[in-house]
Order: sequence, then C-alpha cells, then structure tokens
Amino acid sequence: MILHEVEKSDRSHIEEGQLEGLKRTIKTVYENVPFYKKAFDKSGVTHEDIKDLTDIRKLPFTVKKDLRDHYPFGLFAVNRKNLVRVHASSGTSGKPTVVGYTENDISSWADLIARAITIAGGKPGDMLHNAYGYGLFTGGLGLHHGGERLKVTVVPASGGNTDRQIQLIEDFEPELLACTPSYALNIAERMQELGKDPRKTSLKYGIFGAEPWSEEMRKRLEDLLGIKACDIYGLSEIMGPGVAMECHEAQDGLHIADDHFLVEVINPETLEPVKEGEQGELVFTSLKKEGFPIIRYRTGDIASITTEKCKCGRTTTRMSRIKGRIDDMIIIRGVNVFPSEVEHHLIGFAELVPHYQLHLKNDGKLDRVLLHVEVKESLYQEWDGKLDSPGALELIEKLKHTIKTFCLVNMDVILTEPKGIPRSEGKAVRVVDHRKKDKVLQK
Ligand code: DLL
Repeated sequence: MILHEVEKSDRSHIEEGQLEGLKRTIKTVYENVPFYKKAFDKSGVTHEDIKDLTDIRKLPFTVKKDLRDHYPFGLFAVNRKNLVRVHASSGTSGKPTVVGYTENDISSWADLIARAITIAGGKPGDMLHNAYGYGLFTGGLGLHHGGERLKVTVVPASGGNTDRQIQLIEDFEPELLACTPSYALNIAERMQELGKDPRKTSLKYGIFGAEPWSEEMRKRLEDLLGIKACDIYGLSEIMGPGVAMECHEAQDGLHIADDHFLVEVINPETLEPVKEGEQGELVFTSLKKEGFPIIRYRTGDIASITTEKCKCGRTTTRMSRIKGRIDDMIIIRGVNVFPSEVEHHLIGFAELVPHYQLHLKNDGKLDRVLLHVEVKESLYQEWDGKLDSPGALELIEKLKHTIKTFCLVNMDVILTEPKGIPRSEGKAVRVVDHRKKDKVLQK
C-alpha cells in the first residue's frame, strides 16, 4: 500500500501545516477579495488573531448566495487573466456559481485526485474509464487530470451513450470505473439487458460520488459489478472531486485531504460546532488555493467526522458518507427524512429495482410525500402489467409499513412499471417538489 507523506503524519504535524495555510489564506483573501475584507473588518478579525485552529470560529461563514451575489468572478483572489480554467455548477435556481483555478491550483487538484485514485485502489499503468460528465461540471476534467498525473490511462468517456460505454469497457478492459453511483447502476443493468454478465468485466474498483448513496447501494453495486466501490466526495466551490476519498482497504469513511482543506462540522441551526462523531453540516476552508480561496464555506452536506486513525493506517480526518443535503431533507410533520435513508430500506426489497424518487405535493392543507418505486421486470410480467393486482397492493402495504417503521413518516407508495423512473447519466434526481406549482394551481 502506498501512503502519501501527509496521510501518515502525526495529527500535530498535520495541524501545524493547517494553521500555517489558514493564516496565509486569510491574509490573501483579506488583501485581494473586497468581499472578505469587508466581512473580516466587520467581525474585527485579521490573520494575526488566528493563534490556533479553533480561532477560525471568529471568522464569518461564506454561503452559496455570496458566490451568486458576486457572479461571475467577484470572489476570485487573482486577476482573471491569471486563471487557466473556470468551472461552474448549475444549481437548481438562479445564476450558476463560478469557480476559477490558477495553473498551480490545477496542478494541486491533479495531485489530490492522483492520491484519491490510489486510495481507491488504482495504480500507475491501470486504466480508468471516466464516465463523469466533461464540461463545466468538475467531475470529468477533475478525474481526468488526476488520472494522468498518476499515470493511469484515462478513457474520457464522459456521461451518456451507455451502450457505447459498455462496448468500450469490454474492449479496453479498464480496472477502474469513475461515475455517479446511479450511473454505475444504470451501466450494470444495461449490461444485463444486453445479455452480458457485469461481473465478468475487467473492472476491479469503482470511484463513485457526486451524489448521496447508501451502504446498501454500495453492496448492490459491488455485487452486481464484482468490484470494490469507494465513495469520492467534493464540491466545485472547494475544488471539485477529491476533497475526500474512501479507502478500498477499510471502506470506513472518506479520508479528507487535510493538507489542503480544514473541515468543521456545525449545527446548521445554531451554527455552533458539534462534537467529533456527531452529525452536522460540513464547513470547509481552503488552505492552499490561489484563484478561488474560500473561507468557512457552508456546504449544506450532512456528515460526521473522526480523527481516529483508520485501519488502513492513514491518520487524516475521515468523514462519514454524506447523509444528504440540507435542501434535500424532507420535513413531514416535524420528522426529518433524507432520501438516502429511504434508499437504505428500499434496497432490501427483492421485488424492486433500486430506482426511486420522492415527489412532494401539497393538497391544500397538508404536504404529502409520494414514494415512486420501480417493480422488477419479472414481477411486472407475473402481474400481467397490473399495478393494482393483489400482489402489487400487498407490496405497497409492505413498503408503507417499512417506511413508517424505520423513517417514522407516512408516505404514499406508487409502483411504476420497469423503466418508469428516469435513468440518470449524471446526478440522479431523487426529490421532485411539486408544492409551489400545486399552490398556484389551487389559487
Ligand atoms: O459533485 C464534485 C464531484 C465530482 C464529487 C465527481 C465527486 C465525484 P458539485 O457539482 O459542485 O461537485 O456538487 C457538489 O454534490 O455539495 C454534495 O451535496 C454532492 N456530493 C458530492 N460528492 C458526494 C458524495 C461535485 N460522495 C455537491 N456523497 C456536494 C454525497 C456528494 N454527496
């Protein structure tokens, strides 16, 4: 096993480097980004007030709206002419958020992804089938440059055209597959439809992320594809993929690149730090970025962290898999549910394929959640395509009961025919909110 220097350092050594990076970044943004100068002046803090890492709490948070308000380049710390690349995330509403990279930023990002691929099980000489989308999304190009840096052969497949992807995997024989977990499922199912055995490919490791997925989905993908599937996390505001990567040895949390990012976990309501091991919202500060350094960015992602040494030997901070985004959390009569929790319980049902969507509706008074789930082809045939047959009604009751018991909420269950749930080629859409439209229609 190859461990990068920082991955086996003492915690005290890691934290020394973090403090240095933090002070440097605070000074840089204060001097170069008017938004930060104003915010720091308001809270009366300078880099000289930062004596240890907890002093970061004296600084204000940055949120997505700040990026939108300074669209497109208002938060960059260097002249635009010194950037070699921009990326942007579309988001669900309003202007996209734009991020920029200097040549050094692109190079550190490639180093981090090279490390991430190694953590996931890859090595020089391997081949990486990269089915993350190429373009403004950071997934495709992020994995691409990191793969080249590690000297793996990158196949820039990008998303979509699944039959061609399958052909390429068969012909080129890659060891590594990188894509969203929902797309990996899509690829595996399509292989089966084409009469091919997804377990018989050359693939050994999956680098899956960019969307929440459950432990059950991991088991399903590992079983379907005969691989080890590891979780990769990141977001464009912080860098892109590679902020954290789960190791194939322990598969027990994602190793954060501590030398590049400082993580905090806060209670999203009180904004106070939570104890190590407790769940909260992840907040990241970049420690080495030049083009778009960022201070205390509230990610909206819910997870916990630990600084306990991993079984693989790495000493870096580990985060749990992401439970979900705060915006995707469904609140029904006081109970909070994340789609990943619903997924966790659905995958146990042999009658279903693991594709689902939660539709939120409002019938005038109450919010309702409709869980759309897809029935297996063989069962659908057995029921002669009747989704109101006695067997179907029994399944609906079983599903309702399971959701009520484990997620503590009532959901209406709608069975759909095979392929009734749209397949993703990138990030899967798990929550569809009809409520605003419903209210307009009722007026
Ligand atoms: O999704 C970067 C990425 C690309 C990560 C490829 C991993 C692999 P954005 O489009 O800016 O960047 O979206 C970031 O996606 O705040 C999370 O809500 C979600 N996300 C990313 N990785 C994971 C993961 C990329 N492993 C947003 N598990 C983040 C759960 C994830 N959610």
